[in-house]
Amino acid sequence: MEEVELSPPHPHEIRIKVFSSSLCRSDISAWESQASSLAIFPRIFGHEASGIVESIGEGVTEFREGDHVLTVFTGECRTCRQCTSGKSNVCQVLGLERRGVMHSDQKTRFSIKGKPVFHYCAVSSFSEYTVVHSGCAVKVSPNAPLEKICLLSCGVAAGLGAAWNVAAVSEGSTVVIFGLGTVGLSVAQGARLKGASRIIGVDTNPDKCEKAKAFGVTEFINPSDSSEPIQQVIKRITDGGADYSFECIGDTGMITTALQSCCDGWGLTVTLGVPKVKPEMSAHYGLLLTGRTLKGTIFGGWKPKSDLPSLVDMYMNKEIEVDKFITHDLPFEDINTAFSLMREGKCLRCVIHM
Ligand code: COD
Ligand code: ZN
Repeated sequence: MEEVELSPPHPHEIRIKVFSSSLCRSDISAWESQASSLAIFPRIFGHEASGIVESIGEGVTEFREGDHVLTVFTGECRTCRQCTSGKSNVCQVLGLERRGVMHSDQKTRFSIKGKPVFHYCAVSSFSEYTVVHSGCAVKVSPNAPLEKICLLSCGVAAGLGAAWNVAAVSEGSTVVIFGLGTVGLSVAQGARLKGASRIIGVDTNPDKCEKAKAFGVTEFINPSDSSEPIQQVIKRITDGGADYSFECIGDTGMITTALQSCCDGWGLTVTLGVPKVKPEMSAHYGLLLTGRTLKGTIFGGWKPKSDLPSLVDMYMNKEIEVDKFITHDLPFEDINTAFSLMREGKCLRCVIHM
């Protein structure tokens, strides 16, 4: 825990009093990348968060002090080619920020004794206050519980969107999900709500078997329990492969396995994971030649400003599940417990209360 200084919001930025921030696997993946040349330290992690607007910068018209917001790690400017294409959620101006600085001036708003402290994904919510671009926050209903809906700012929304927007899972179909963390189980929830008849979950953690059923997983396979390659098992039990497969582990090697696990002709693999180690991927071209499709997605294809408020409404109307993903609630000073729980595979989401 460090005392940091945070500047007032610059033009088109807002300063937020963070209310809750859940720990997502990608916070850990980025933290563990310490050894690589991409290491950007010191930095403040956290990107799955809710909060209350404390002050607004010049030119901000969309927010007022006191507004309830969700932060988003991939923003929406609403004017660039991508935002206006009607085909994409990858904003050219406020898309995923990887260098630890603000989009507008490539500088940080945090510092310790004049030395910069870097941001993470332009959010940095493991802090009592943060400054974000006004395009990286979404106003939500003040009636929604901030300590729950923070999960919609990344993991739960990413999984639901992958099933609904990216794959458009159809009724009666067979789905295979690799990795049953919050992201993978949100894909399961999304597939179940679209009427998938078989949802096969694959995870090396045996504890996930029971947990997964609550989110719609109908069959659980632990690859460590079988001597047969997992793609072969799936092909065998699905008469030639699933209709859809999802990579939610963050391992590029699993993309090939996911492709091999879906069927010839129309099999579709969606990859959501942010790789922990090797970013390159390879697969035999024959997998595509026989009609499979591989699709990548960030944030499940949702345009945060346009789409997140309606996901919050769906939660409020009890149409989607969020609370069940919260396995732990922790005060800010116990944040390291959240990191340990996730690294040991003992949690889905730990919500950290500021
Ligand atoms: N085989 C099977 N299961 C495995 C294996 C393996 N070889 N290795 C790990 N697993 C399981 C773990 O036991 C765990 O249950 C699951 O995979 C991963 O779950 P979590 O809880 O660690 O992680 P999530 O669900 O929070 O996130 C995982 C992603 C890999 C999808 C992660 O990259 C992510 O959060 N992506 C979010 C999407 C996004 O766009 N992010 C950008 C910024 S966040
Ligand atoms: Zn995330």
